[in-house]
Amino acid sequence: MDGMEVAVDRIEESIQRKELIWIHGDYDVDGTSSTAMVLHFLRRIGAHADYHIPSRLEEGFGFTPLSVDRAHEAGAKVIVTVDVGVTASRAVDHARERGIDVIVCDHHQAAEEIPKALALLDPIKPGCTYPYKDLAACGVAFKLLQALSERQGHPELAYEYLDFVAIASAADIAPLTGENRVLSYFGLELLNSYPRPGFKGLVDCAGLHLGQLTNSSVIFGLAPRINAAGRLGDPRRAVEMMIQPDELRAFHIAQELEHDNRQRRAIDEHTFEEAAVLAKQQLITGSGKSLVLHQDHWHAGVIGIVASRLVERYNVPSIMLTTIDGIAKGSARSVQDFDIHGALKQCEDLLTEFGGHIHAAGLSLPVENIPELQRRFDAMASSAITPEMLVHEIVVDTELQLNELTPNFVNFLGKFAPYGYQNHRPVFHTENVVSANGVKIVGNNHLKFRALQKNFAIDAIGFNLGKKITDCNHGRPISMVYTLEENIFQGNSTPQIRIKDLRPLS
Ligand SMILES: [Mn+2]
Repeated sequence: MDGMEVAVDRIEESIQRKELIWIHGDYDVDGTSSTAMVLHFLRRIGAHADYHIPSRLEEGFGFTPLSVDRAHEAGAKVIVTVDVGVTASRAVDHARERGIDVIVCDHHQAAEEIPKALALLDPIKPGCTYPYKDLAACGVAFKLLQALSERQGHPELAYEYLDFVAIASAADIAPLTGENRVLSYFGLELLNSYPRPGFKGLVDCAGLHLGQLTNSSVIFGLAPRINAAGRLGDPRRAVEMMIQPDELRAFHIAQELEHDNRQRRAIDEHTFEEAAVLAKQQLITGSGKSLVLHQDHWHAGVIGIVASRLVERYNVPSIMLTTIDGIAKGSARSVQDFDIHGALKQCEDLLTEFGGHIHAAGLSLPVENIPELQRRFDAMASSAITPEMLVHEIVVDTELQLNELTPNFVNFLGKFAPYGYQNHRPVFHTENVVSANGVKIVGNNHLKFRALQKNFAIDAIGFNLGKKITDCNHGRPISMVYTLEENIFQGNSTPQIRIKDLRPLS
């Protein structure tokens, strides 16, 4: 990875000189995990290291000249940024003027101007020949750990930190392909068998079970709780929890995050209800293919989540904005195939700041520019988004007969895990299935029945498919698309079908 030699040399030098290394992270899961991981590792190999995570509510996003001043006051000679930095030319220049060397570990797109950092580790920066381009920031930081441990003659030392990489990659929705899949596989294994106290506390609070944690338990169980730290309060609590060696103390922080997460959910729910009312109006007055919503009082900690929920509900690219210190700040979330970062780039003249990926971005702009942003964004969305893009699509991997679901097959299928973004669970399609002995509605509108085809029966569950009960009850033959999962009940694991959709055979 371009810049790695220089980065390792400089860190080794600062260990010898007993200089303070200052880690500057971001407040999301990728940012806090990277910070905790690098901090713990550097201290372990004898570095004098400290860190800062700017608070979402008070300091805002990114690596800024203010962040540099803070490090400078603490006496830092080297700053390592994680999950931020690749667009922070101003802050990097500011650090140079103060005699501080900056090592950037980032995975975001570089802006036009590449920061003149001492080392800039980012596999997607122009000119970096590192073959795998989809690492989370924690994956990039892990490469730095790997290089340092190799240099120190203990290459295996870095592997003890793969739990951080698995958690960050899951939470950041990094593709589970190539190198990420390997890192996540071993990271999840580590998390399941030797969890550090903070993660163990979090697993307990979330009601999850060690030994059964998957990529999706991280996304839906651990990540929201880690994120809650930064959404409602001081994000440094997440880092403190992750590096805390004492089990009881770690558990107390985990409980605090659990509490914040519950509060966050309530705010989230309320904000979504308000946003949905505005959304309905805007979808009628505009092209119906985009949303740009703004309210001064919305909580900055939840607008990203609400934007994602708007995308889920209305299936259009959505921007949610609030006002902080007189400036509109917000989050943009996209639908498949619509490049939201590219769209914002075309509105650059209206924006104060923006950054992100194809699917998700952050932005800020003067409040008076919002109507124009809404107009232009809607024009772009309405020309780029075709009716087909708005149809929810399920890609089927293969046709299957139910009697092909042998234990051997199920076992073999497990080897494709961990599943996640770009490595989804295989989706199967089977025709001519009937319900064996009645269809039940369980829990919150879920369908449950025993699926039968030619003497072979297996348990099936369809989440939120309650409305389709008349399509499949009374033994009506159906066609269904589904994935296969393990149902773990009282310690026993049995395969079960998870129906994604079904329809009656005509
Ligand atoms: Mn990230």
